[in-house]
Amino acid sequence: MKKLAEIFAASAALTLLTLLPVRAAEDTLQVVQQRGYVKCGVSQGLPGFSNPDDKGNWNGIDVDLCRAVAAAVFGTDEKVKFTPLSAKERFTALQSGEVDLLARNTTWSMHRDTALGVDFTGVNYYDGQGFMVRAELGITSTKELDGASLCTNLGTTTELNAADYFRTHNMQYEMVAFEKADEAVSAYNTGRCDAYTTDQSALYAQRLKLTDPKAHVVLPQIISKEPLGPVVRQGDNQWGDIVRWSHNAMLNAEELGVTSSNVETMKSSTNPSIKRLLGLDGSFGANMGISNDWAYHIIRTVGNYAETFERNVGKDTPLGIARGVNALWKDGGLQYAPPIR
Ligand SMILES: N[C@@H](CCC(=O)N[C@@H](CS)C(=O)NCC(=O)O)C(=O)O
Repeated sequence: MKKLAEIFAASAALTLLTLLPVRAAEDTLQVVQQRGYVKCGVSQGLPGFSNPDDKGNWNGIDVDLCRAVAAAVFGTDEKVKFTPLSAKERFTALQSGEVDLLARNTTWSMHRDTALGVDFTGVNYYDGQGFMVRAELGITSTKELDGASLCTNLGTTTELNAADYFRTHNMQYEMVAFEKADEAVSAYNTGRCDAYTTDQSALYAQRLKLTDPKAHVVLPQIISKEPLGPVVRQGDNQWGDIVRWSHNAMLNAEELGVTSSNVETMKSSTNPSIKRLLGLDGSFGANMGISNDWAYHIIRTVGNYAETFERNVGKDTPLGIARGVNALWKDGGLQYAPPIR
């Protein structure tokens, strides 16, 4: 009897399940279009990447990626709002729908990509973990950091890499991790730690916030791979495509010599790759549910990848970073976008 009752209950549950409406696949594009702007999760303030000025205007290479997505969707890079997120809270904010994407110096790792219900759509900055120390210590190599106390942030790959590195090299260390980036910087600044460790680009950025930036050196070694890129929720492929191709459009534009200053004249180019990029041939935008001139608007308003790199983190900025591994593949770097065709 008990068995029969169980079978009955199970089949009733099954019937109920089939009667329930099937949950529609998430449509972030539609939500964004109805809302009228993109919600982009950024850092709490990292010069060159995502940083607010005194008027509260955000800028940086990550911020430009958010703007590019807005330009692709709305034809203007202004329809975007920024949500500052700590390293620890960033994935929850994305999962819960508080933001439509993360563009926040976030390392693409297998665990994050496969276990958190999120997807990485590319790499907008190739980085690696480094260390900054006081110049007066005369340290030149990470190998000399045995016994050091390290300031950094909670919920980062930084903590995990440091554990691996020190263990592998039989070195002792004390990790002092903070939730807020500025807390870590100020702890290092006031001498609470011997070293500050994070992505090397961020070391250059955070050094600018120290009382005497010149009194600190960034060690040349890197101890990890930190491919930093935008992140979306898993399961909404169309939205993922829009974010992925917004970045790819900027890379392809650089490769084809299309810039924010020459994009209007480039409209009369006979180069088939440029015509496809600018939406004058094919239906590449329509295939993603947006206008065919999506990339034209990205280039017109934000520029190509070289423009955003040089404007935010390049040689003539306070960060002074060379293109290095972030050069295009044809110039010996790692930045390579699949073709628009
Ligand atoms: N790329 C690493 C580290 C990212 C990270 O959050 N770094 C800190 C230290 S620079 C940071 O971004 N702080 C700025 C902030 O939280 O606003 C990761 O994805 O875990």
